[in-house]
Amino acid sequence: MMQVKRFVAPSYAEALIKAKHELGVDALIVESKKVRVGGVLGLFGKVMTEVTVASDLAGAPSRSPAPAPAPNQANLEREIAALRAAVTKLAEREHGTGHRQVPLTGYHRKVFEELVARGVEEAAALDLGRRAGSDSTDGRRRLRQELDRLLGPSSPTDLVPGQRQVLALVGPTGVGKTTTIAKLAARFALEQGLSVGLITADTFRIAAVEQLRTYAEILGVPLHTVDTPAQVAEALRATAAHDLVLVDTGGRNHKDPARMAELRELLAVIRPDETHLVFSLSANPRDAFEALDYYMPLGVNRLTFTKLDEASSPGLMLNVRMRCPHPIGYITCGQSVPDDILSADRADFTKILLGA
Ligand SMILES: Nc1nc2c(ncn2[C@@H]2O[C@H](COP(=O)(O)OP(=O)(O)OP(=O)(O)O)[C@@H](O)[C@H]2O)c(=O)[nH]1
Ligand SMILES: [Mg+2]
Repeated sequence: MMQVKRFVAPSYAEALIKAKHELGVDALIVESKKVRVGGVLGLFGKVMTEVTVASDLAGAPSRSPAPAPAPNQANLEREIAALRAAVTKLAEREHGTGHRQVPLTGYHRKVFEELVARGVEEAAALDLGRRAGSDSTDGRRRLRQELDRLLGPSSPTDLVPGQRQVLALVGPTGVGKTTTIAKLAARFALEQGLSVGLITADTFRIAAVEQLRTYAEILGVPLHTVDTPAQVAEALRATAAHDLVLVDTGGRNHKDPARMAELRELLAVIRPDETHLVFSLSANPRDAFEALDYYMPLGVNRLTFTKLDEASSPGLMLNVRMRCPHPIGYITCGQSVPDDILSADRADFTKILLGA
């Protein structure tokens, strides 16, 4: 299947690097043009390069799912558990005890079907449908309450000038961490007039540092790149007087123990007030659950969801939230910096999960 995607970056080279990084070296440039990217206060109203790239999904290397790991005890157990669940489900359907056999009527049925269509797991959709009831008159109100209860309480970053808060984003590659850091930096520095510092530990790829440096320069906020624990300590000293310090980390293959150990060490030195695990809502739900298992032990205490604009299954938000006790911090809904971000306490979860 062909996938066509647009990449916008300050330069042709950077856009190309982004495209090839995400879609693989064989991706074809279909078109390139200059575009003006608008934004708040005209600050981002600058000319950027947009490249449109086509790639064969079957052959896209860097973003295609990782090959199945060699079987080991844990994997086998997981596989067996999944098989057992599938067999039980089939048996339930056969004997009329499965969810699909429950006679659903009226609003209840509508809610169930719409939630499932948006990727909410069947059991949760059924429960929410039941709680909404069959009468649509106050069903939606009840549903709203339930969704707010399940997805909230959200937790906006509460900044007090002079009291530094450190916020780090971690998560799989390409989910939108750096873009979200740029949005948050712009929002807090420009809209709230707070003093913001940036630290990036993603120094492995030159393009990644340059991506953040570009935003830092535009915003006029300092960027510290850190490679070693000593540099981290130095960056923390240098940013002591800021109101907010945002820490970007490189996306990593969570199945690589060495890379995860590096991240654990980094977080142990930084000790962020908020550590957000970032999920893309356009990602495969199974990958998301796996990421949850690997990242949670690192001290994650917030969830952030990106790419709501591209999400075919925003229900992932609920499925993840139900497996994890931590509140949602932010939801992002587009590539535009700094506009396309929403503090979760402003989110209309009913609209997100049920549509209009
Ligand atoms: N549609 C959409 N695209 C987004 C959103 N947030 C980020 N992106 C895009 O996702 C791509 C990857 O974004 P990055 O911010 O570089 O992702 P990252 O997590 O820092 O990536 P790594 O550092 O490589 O792990 C870019 O093309 C972004 O423009 C969003 O909310 N919606
Ligand atoms: Mg990044």
